[in-house]
Amino acid sequence: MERTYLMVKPDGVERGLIGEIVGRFERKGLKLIAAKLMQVTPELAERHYAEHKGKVFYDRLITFITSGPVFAMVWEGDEAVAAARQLIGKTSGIEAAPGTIRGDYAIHTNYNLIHGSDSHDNALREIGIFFAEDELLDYEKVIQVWI
Ligand code: RTP
Ligand code: MG
Repeated sequence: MERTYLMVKPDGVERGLIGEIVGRFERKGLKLIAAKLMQVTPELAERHYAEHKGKVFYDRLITFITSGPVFAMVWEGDEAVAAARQLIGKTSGIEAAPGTIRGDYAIHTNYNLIHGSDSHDNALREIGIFFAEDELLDYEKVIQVWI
């Protein structure tokens, strides 16, 4: 069992796509164990995107992710990191396959609706940035036996 950090970015919140996006992970069979609408501060944004510091798009990225509320989530399931990245699609909305979230709803690389952790270690790191341990819920889902 693995956890991943997913975050509907400010464009997704503003476009009213939280429900559409959350539904896709629910239907896939992942289990939601934490979620909150929140404002990302510059300090949180810099910790989250530390690996991109120095890149040409870094400043734009920090400005965008702090520009409005995000919907932060933690999902759990077998290979949750890879499963979520499959549903999200490639970084560029043009290259992302139809059927993926970005493929269906995004065009611009800078406004690509959702973040998903890219590795197990980064998932643990990112969950620790956005959630306290007592915000992660431990509960059983009977249906989980099928997935
Ligand atoms: P994310 O971290 O948001 O889930 O996206 P990702 O893994 O698909 O892409 P990543 O390489 O981690 O980049 C983080 C975000 O930075 C913006 N970006 N812009 N060449 C560019 O202009 C460029 N490359 C990346 C995107 O918004 C990307 O989601
Ligand atoms: Mg990334």
